[in-house]
Amino acid sequence: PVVAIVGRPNVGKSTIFNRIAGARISIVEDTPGVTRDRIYSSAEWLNYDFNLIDTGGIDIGDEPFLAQIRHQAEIAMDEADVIIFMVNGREGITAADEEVANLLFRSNKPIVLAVNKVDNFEMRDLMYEFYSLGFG
Ligand SMILES: Nc1nc2c(ncn2[C@@H]2O[C@H](COP(=O)(O)OP(=O)(O)OP(=O)(O)O)[C@@H](O)[C@H]2O)c(=O)[nH]1
Ligand SMILES: [Mg+2]
Repeated sequence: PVVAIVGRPNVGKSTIFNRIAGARISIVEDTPGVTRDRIYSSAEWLNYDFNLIDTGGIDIGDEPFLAQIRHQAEIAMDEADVIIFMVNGREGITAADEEVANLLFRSNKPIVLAVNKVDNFEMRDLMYEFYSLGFG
């Protein structure tokens, strides 16, 4: 099975991709737009073998560059059996998150919403506003 990680730029997609893949394959940087196409790896978790795809962050805007990145993410969503939708708990819901949510609603794939950057127990409550995106 294929698992794709999608979300707006800089939420931590490549970080968790590398962590699950067990190697530094994808570039991690505190700058939006670092991953530009799709990165593939085989992975194993709790004795399940699967393929993992990291994608460039999807952003709104009509520059050709952003459209290219969005296109790459759409290919990954097509290929995926399940999609991890990653958001940044510290920043709350942004317009770009809503844009990604709209794309994902149309994909008819199982979606797992992942609220990232909740680094300690005190920050747990940040997750609740994301229920309003409609993915549980
Ligand atoms: N505090 C905190 N920082 C994180 C976490 N995960 C990732 N980061 C940081 O967030 C920044 C962006 O991480 P990336 O993994 O490059 O993000 P991305 O979603 O792949 O970004 P694009 O490829 O630009 O779309 C880096 O500085 C990471 O170290 C986390 O759980 N907590
Ligand atoms: Mg990346």
